[in-house]
Amino acid sequence: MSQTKTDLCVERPKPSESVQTLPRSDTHALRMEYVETARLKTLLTTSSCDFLGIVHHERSPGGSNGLGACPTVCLDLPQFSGPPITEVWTSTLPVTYHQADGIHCAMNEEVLFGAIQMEEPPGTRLDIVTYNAYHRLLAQARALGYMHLLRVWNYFPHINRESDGRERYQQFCVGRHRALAESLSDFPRSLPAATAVGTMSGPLNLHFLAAKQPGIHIENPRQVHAYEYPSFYGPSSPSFARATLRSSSTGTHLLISGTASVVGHRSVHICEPYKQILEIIHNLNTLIGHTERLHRGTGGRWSSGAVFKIYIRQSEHFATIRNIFEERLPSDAQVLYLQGEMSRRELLAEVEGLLSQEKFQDVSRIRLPTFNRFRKHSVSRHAKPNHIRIV
Ligand code: 3EB
Repeated sequence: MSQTKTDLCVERPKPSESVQTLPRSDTHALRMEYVETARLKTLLTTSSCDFLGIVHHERSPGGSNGLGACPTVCLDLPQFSGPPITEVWTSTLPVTYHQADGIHCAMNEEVLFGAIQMEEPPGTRLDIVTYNAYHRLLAQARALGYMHLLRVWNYFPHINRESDGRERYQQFCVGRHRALAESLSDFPRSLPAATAVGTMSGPLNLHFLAAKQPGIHIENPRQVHAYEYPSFYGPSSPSFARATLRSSSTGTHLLISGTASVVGHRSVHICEPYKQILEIIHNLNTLIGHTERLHRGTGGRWSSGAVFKIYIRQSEHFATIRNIFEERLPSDAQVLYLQGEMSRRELLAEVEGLLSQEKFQDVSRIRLPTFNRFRKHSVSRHAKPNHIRIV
């Protein structure tokens, strides 16, 4: 990475501040933040933003936390620590809502946020259910004028369980591959960024972002393209890009896929959570650096509001993984730790992220997002603003 001679301002917000950043007044077509679930109701009724989508990380949101027609996703992915957090997608551009064919959509003049849940009927294989879900969501997004799929989050229970002689993740990959190969023009180069994580319970639960303008498909030079994994991993390769870069008149986003301890196509550091999270950070830094080199306009100008989500397979690994990750976080990042299962049994953690550059941001907030791989000492959550030289 080229940032090793750069001052990195490591200003860590207190936990309570990190979830009270909404609303800000600047124009944006798309923003995601974590808010305390207890504050959600107030936020929904008082915010000057419109809402594109809401993601709860608990089995049931308890009824009152949705916003009428706004797509609301409930995932059974237990949160590891802190007050319950809800993920909120907002826009200052006017948002309209649409519901058809089981797909809930919210859209503004640039992007569409959609959600679909599909129960698995007994006797119907997951590849069939997945194919149908993708077929419907692609048809719906296109019918509404959002031709380009940017990012998909895929959740379903028992991801590593064998069923009908095949692991359920592999079945899922078969259905997704068939639907996307059939209907994306320029497949696989137009594949979206993605996450595929096993929940504790629930239906097949997909939510996604689509746009009127295409995003840029980004790959990771340390990793084999997922859509070119050898057939050893399953009959159909996983259909996703490592990230999608999207720019519009209101800003630029780097939507980073679930990133695991995978180098080339192999899982590395089996049974070693400490080394897996370090490898993930290496993968993230490489991906961000690669994006900045390819698209020079993005170099080092991400705003401070990076948002990460970490899925951890086993609760006993949480403390280790959190300690390492928090030591190396970019400044002002928000992070949410959830329990979920990865696509391969040996993977113990996965990290996804969203980096943003908003056109009208306050320049004093601009920081480099790069993870600090070299820092030796952790900065506590309550530390005063602190400048650290990385050498
Ligand atoms: C990997 O690199 C790890 O199937 O949509 C990460 C992100 C992974 C997305 C998916 C799978 C998916 O292969 C697993």
